[in-house]
Amino acid sequence: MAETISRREFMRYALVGAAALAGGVVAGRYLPLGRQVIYGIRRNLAITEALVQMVDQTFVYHWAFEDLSGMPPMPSVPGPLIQAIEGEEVQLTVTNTLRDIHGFRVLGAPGDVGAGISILPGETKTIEFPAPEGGSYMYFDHINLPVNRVLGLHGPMIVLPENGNTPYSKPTPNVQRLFNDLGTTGHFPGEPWKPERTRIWLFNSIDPRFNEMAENGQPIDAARFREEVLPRYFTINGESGAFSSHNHHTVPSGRIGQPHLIRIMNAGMNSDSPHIHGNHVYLTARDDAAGGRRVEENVRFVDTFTSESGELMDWLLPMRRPPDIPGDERVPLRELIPEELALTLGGVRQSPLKYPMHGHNEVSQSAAGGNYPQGMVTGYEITGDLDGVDFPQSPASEKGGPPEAH
Ligand SMILES: [Cu+2]
Repeated sequence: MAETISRREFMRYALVGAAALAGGVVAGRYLPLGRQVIYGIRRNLAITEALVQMVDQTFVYHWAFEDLSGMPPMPSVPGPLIQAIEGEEVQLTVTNTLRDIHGFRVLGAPGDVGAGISILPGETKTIEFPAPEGGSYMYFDHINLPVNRVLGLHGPMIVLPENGNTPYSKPTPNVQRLFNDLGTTGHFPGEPWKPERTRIWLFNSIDPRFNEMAENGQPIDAARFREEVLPRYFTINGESGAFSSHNHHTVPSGRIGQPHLIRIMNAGMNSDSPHIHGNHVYLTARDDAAGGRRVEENVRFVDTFTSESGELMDWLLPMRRPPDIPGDERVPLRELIPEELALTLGGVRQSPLKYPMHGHNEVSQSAAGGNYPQGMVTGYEITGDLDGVDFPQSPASEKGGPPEAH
């Protein structure tokens, strides 16, 4: 026996161990779900491997970025959020711990980083670049595109502009006008947008047959992958269904008049048309899969918009009072519909008000043969009125009990 156990052997051990333990102590490199933490501009990353639990409790092999400066260091899918201010020197040290060549590219960033770099097995490369103009970015392994990206090597990057009240360094006149109007006009009573009112919805699609090939060290032909990929799982920030619908890192939450920016990034293979209820959104920026980026000239007001594989788009969710709630708009909802807000239906509290976002590409709403509850679905919640008072919380139902019979 060799005196060291290879990373792969170690991981296999963990897989067997977990199956045998069935709910006991889980050793090894399993990923917690929905981990998304704000990270700074100097990070040590590794390209590694991990077993990621799906919504049906199956563990699926992934390639993953690992934040070596994390506490504790742990791989994550998506990779850690890199957040910077325009012009700041971003410094990323990336070590490839796998046995094949991997890469690193920031979609939309200029220069070498935009073109991507290759990292040999065991090699460490340092990438330094000034944070590009304010906007949403995705970093990923661009080798054997789109295979390595879809198999887990992707993550979000947010760059905030140095100045201004928008997420962009160069807002178009109409986007500037939209952000100027938030909280200052009769149409948008409430507050301006604040950078902390931001959510990332990073989509991915997973066909475990190909993940298994990667686990077994079989080469994956990109053309064959494009043709034969048949995703079984659809995720937002690594989660599906009930998990993505209840994770506060994913779900925008605020009172009426507290607009949120949603940065949508599609790392997966399928195009999708995320559709949101209760509010329409403003499409403020779009980036194509080739890295061409633009802040929108004409700000569309939509309840759904198509996100293609590898593309990014920003939505401004105004958090207006949902126009489908009838009644005098001057009366706060807590006074207008107090009985409704106090209801608990089927064990679900009706306050705060929750509205779904689901994909209009029907396949994305299934996962592992399920329907809506397991697919690429999330939502947002409205917690209170425009005057800054939260809705009363409806009483909790019997803990975890079945819904009342009607
Ligand atoms: Cu709908």
